Amino acid sequence: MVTSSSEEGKQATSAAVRLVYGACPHDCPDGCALETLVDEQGRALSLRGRANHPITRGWLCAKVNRYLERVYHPERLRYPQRRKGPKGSGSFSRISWEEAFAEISERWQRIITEHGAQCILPYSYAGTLGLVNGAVADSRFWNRLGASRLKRAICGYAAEEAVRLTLGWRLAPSPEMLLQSRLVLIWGSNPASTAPHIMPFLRQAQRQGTRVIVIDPVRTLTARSADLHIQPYPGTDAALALAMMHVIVNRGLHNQAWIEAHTVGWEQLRERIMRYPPERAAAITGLSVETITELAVAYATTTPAMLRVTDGINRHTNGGQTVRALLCLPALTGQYGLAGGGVMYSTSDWLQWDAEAVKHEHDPACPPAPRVLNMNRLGALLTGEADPPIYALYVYNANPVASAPNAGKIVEGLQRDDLFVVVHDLFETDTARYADILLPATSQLEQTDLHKAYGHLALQYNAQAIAPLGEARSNWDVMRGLAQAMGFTESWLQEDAEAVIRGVLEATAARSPLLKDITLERLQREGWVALAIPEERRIPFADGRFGTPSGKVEFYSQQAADLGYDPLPDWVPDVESPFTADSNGQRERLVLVSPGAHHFISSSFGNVATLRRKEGRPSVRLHPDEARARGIRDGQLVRLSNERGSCLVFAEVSGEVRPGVLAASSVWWPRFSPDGRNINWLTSDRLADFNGGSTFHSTLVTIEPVAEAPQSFDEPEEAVRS
Ligand SMILES: Nc1nc2c(c(=O)[nH]1)N[C@H]1C(S)=C(S)[C@@H](COP(=O)(O)OP(=O)(O)OC[C@H]3O[C@@H](n4cnc5c(=O)[nH]c(N)nc54)[C@H](O)[C@@H]3O)O[C@H]1N2
Ligand SMILES: Nc1nc2c(c(=O)[nH]1)N[C@H]1C(S)=C(S)[C@@H](COP(=O)(O)OP(=O)(O)OC[C@H]3O[C@@H](n4cnc5c(=O)[nH]c(N)nc54)[C@H](O)[C@@H]3O)O[C@H]1N2
Ligand code: SF4
Ligand SMILES: [Mo]
Repeated sequence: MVTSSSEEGKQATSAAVRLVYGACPHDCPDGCALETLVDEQGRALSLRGRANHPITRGWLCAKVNRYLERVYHPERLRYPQRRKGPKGSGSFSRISWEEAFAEISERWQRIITEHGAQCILPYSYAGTLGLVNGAVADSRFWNRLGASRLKRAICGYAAEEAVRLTLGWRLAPSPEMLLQSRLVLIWGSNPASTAPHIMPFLRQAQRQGTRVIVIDPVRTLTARSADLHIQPYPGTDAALALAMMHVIVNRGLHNQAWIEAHTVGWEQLRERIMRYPPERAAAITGLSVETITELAVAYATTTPAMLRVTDGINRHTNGGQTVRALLCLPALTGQYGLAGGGVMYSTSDWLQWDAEAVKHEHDPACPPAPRVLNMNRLGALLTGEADPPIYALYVYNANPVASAPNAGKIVEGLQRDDLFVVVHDLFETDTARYADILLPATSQLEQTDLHKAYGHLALQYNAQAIAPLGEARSNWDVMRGLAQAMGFTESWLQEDAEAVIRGVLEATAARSPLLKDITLERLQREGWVALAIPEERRIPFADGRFGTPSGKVEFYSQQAADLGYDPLPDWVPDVESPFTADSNGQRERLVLVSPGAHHFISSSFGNVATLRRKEGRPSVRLHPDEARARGIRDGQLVRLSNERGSCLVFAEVSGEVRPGVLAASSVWWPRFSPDGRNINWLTSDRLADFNGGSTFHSTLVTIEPVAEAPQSFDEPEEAVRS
């Protein structure tokens, strides 16, 4: 017997095979709705995408199709453990949860007494995007503790700031809207890998005659199926966008009436634009004047035109201004507010959870907010930048040794004898190896949560489908235990997941009509529920209102000026680029971009052997001209190095990247890499121009063949056990 829905499932006899509704927890805009078949022994038999979900439409990506291999992976952590060997040795012995809580709270109490709670730093990102095990776990307990706040800037902070300054709100349309676009300009975004569920809409649009143009230095999976692929030099897109505007204005293709009605600072922007004739942009971007001109004319003369921008392009030292420049284009041509036109960045601001219900930040029990530390500086913070120092680090939902920039410095910091490290994860990641206390986390099938996607307009409820493996606990359940161990008595630190969800839904519904008729019970019954947005309101900015102080698109941003930024978008060279003096005084070095791998999500799934095999080997692609100049053969082991560190990867000589650029898929687990280090030993931990954003792609490296190299990379036996 198969029963539908989690609620009915719960009521079914124990002999029944149950179908449980869920939500993909991973950091991906698609926010898929799942259904898991669970047998009478409580074991998950299969997992698939919900057929009736408007975006999931019955299928899952290459990664989450393998989710059960992750859930039942033989190396899942099952018990709390305490370190017994030297830090980093990965040698642990089993302890009980009681012992773990007692030891953590005792160490923290001592640190608080001697140095203050701000010497404790929680470090997390988006291992799960759930309301309970993400947003609530990221705030409530830490606010009560008075720990240092974490600036979660590793991903899209510069771009988010650019959107806030220029448009005010992140209001992308749902992907179905692409069917109404006649041109889709995909700029520094690779949805075929990173948001695969928009691809069927893109394909269908193409069949209807929509033109798809991709702008990316790398011939990505998305670029391969585009009608046109343009490959600028990385970090030069602002110059390209400004030159497009130059062409548009010079030819009178801009929409003067729309600009007058809906924008601020047109005269100033126009002056800025005039500094970017296509000839200048050609020299900067490495594109021809013809390409730039054709692109500009195509964009300005096809309506509606959708610009897809995601976070890949913002990971540069000029990432914020780059995104600001891009966001001006649809305003220049009057595309905002059209069905199928405008910008598709993120849907996050359609509905914002009630912040106080989530965080309890202003509860009288919470000490005053202490300092805020930027996660992009973790290595530096652990090795001297933080004052007072960090004496305790608590890592969950994140794997910084694999995924954060300048990882060599992080490893150096994690070896400090006076640093107490707790890691909570499903696996013994490269970060977990440095833990003093290692805690086992539940997978999404073992926990309850609610998910709000950042790429569409529905909510997904995740009902617990199976019992936790071993003694694994969810993030929030661990924090409830820690709260007790610390002697905190507030009831909002003890609510279970359902109570948390109910409370946040009710508080948010009190001020947002988008939650009309959406209750916990309905979510449990139906699994996913569309936000209550009337059809005519589903086009972002259709009412001509923007969330900026002026209510218009702000070409000129006084808010930016007040923050010390250039109030107008501009191109400035990446700090590490051939345009700026190379610290070696050479032009030998190449720019390394390291976007997300097709078969991993950041570091997640990097330990699933089938997916690792599909992804190939840790490698870097380079143009045949660059390979020839350095005597590098295809398939050969090469050393990448710069002032931050080095790592060994395999060379893939390929016309798919433009000269001057190296492209690596990120991120491979260091332990599955030839010399135990990955690409992040090289990446920049500088902060972007806006909002402390990351600058992974503003990285110059030297590449050289390794003479005595093994010609094939055989993973250690241990690595393929799964
Ligand atoms: N399969 C898979 N899916 C993922 C992820 C993953 O790792 N793997 N990660 C998830 C996460 S955390 C995020 S934030 C999103 C990110 O989703 P995307 O924004 O699509 O991210 P990336 O693939 O990192 O970068 C997109 C493209 O930007 C290009 N790029 C880099 N620098 C420049 C530049 O200066 N100019 C131009 N024009 N292009 C540039 C890269 O070559 C890359 O192809 O994806 C999510 N989905
Ligand atoms: N070189 C390079 N590096 C990059 C990027 C790049 O473009 N280039 N992209 C960056 C970006 S955009 C991002 S977002 C970061 C993210 O990088 P990561 O921190 O690697 O993020 P994830 O892979 O999402 O998840 C991190 C960890 O959370 C764990 N986890 C999952 N669910 C749970 C849970 O419920 N509880 C607990 N306690 N743990 C859980 C996973 O097992 C995993 O080990 O990577 C960045 N790293
Ligand atoms: S990772 Fe993205 S595409 Fe894959 S199942 Fe999750 S939400 Fe869907
Ligand atoms: Mo990200």
